[in-house]
Amino acid sequence: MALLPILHYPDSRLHKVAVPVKRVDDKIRNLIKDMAQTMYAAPGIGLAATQVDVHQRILVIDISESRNELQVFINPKIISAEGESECEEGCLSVPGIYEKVTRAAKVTVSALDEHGRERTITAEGLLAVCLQHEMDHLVGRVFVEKLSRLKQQRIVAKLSKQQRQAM
Ligand code: GNR
Ligand code: NI
Repeated sequence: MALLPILHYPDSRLHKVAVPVKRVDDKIRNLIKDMAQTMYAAPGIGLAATQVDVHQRILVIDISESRNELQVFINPKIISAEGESECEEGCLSVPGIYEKVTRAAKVTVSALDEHGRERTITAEGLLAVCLQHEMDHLVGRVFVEKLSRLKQQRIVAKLSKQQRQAM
C-alpha cells in the first residue's frame, strides 16, 4: 500500500478527462487500495483518481463516522438527477477553502464495484453531494469553477500565499 500525492488547484492536470476502466483487475484493485489509504490519511470523505494524477474513471467514498464503509465506483454514470440543494463543500485539491455549491439533491448512479459487478444506488444528502463532486473531478472540473470569477481569483491568491508561507 502507498500514500499517493494529491494534486493541488490550479494544477492543469486536474483538468484532464478520465477514460473508462476497461477491465477491473488486480492492478485496478491495488490502485483503489492506495486511493482509499490516501483518502483516509488526508482525511477526506472522497477521492477521485484524477486527484492522484491517474486519469481513469475511478472514485472512492466513505461518508461514515466510523470510517470503515468504503464505497468504490468505477465508470460511474448518473442515470437520473432531481431537485436542488446547497451544501458547503471542501476539496483535498483546494486545501482550506470551503464554499457553498448548488447541486442536484438526489442522484441515481450506476457503476462497477472493485469486483467488476455493476450496481445502482440512489443517493441523497452528503453522499449525493460527494458523488457529484467526485464525478466532476473525473471530467476535469474542480468545485471552485462553479463559483464566480472573483471568488476563483481570491481562492487562487489565497492558495498561492499559503504555498509561499509553507516554503
Ligand atoms: O473530503 C471532502 N469533503 C467534502 C465536503 C463537502 C463536499 C465534498 C467533499 S469531497 C472532499 C474530498 C475531495 O476533495 N474529493 O474530491
Ligand atoms: Ni475534491
